[in-house]
Amino acid sequence: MSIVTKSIVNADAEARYLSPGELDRIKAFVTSGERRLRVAQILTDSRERIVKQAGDQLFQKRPDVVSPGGNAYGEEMTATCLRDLDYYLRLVSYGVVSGDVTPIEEIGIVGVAEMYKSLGTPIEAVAEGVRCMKSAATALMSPEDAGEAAPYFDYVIGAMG
Ligand SMILES: CCC1=C(C)/C(=C/C2=NC(=C\c3[nH]c(/C=C4\NC(=O)[C@H](C)[C@H]4CC)c(C)c3CCC(=O)O)/C(CCC(=O)O)=C2C)NC1=O
Repeated sequence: MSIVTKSIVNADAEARYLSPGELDRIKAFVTSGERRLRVAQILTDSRERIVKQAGDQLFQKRPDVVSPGGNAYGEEMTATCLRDLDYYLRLVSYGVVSGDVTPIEEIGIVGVAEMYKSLGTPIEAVAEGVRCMKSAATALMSPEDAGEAAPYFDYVIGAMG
């Protein structure tokens, strides 16, 4: 839910007008709109490059995951691992656009620890992959844009930690 929808739901539940605080938060959301859309565009346009770079970096840091016995060993499993990174990059782009981590949480975080446990996937290595995507992605942005994107990557990393 965006901050606009959320504020309206809360205000209407009390049959009141939006409060000055709510209007301020909505103003900040609207004012940052252009920047958030620009960041989402960069993530979308550069997704292949970001995922590829992050994958290369991850497998250098964690060669065990792509070695025999590793969860991402073999062409098919490595591709599935990179697909998961792409999923999280896509979810980060949703967060950036909505200015809210809720879509990331609902689609990719609720139940994630249990899921990766049952798959035998080391979740801390997934978090490391997301950290590598953050570096690759923010390197393509102005410091201001990078500051807008970073909290959404950090949310995913923190939620997996
Ligand atoms: C958009 C929300 C969403 C997420 C997040 C998602 C994740 C997801 N990752 C999966 C598998 C997997 N995920 C990985 C990922 C990795 N293994 C490693 O060692 C690395 C650390 C890591 C890559 C960074 C691998 C290798 C598999 C296949 C495991 C297997 O089949 O044994 C599976 C099992 C089914 C499948 O293979 O597709 C799911 C559901 N699916 C979704 O719909």
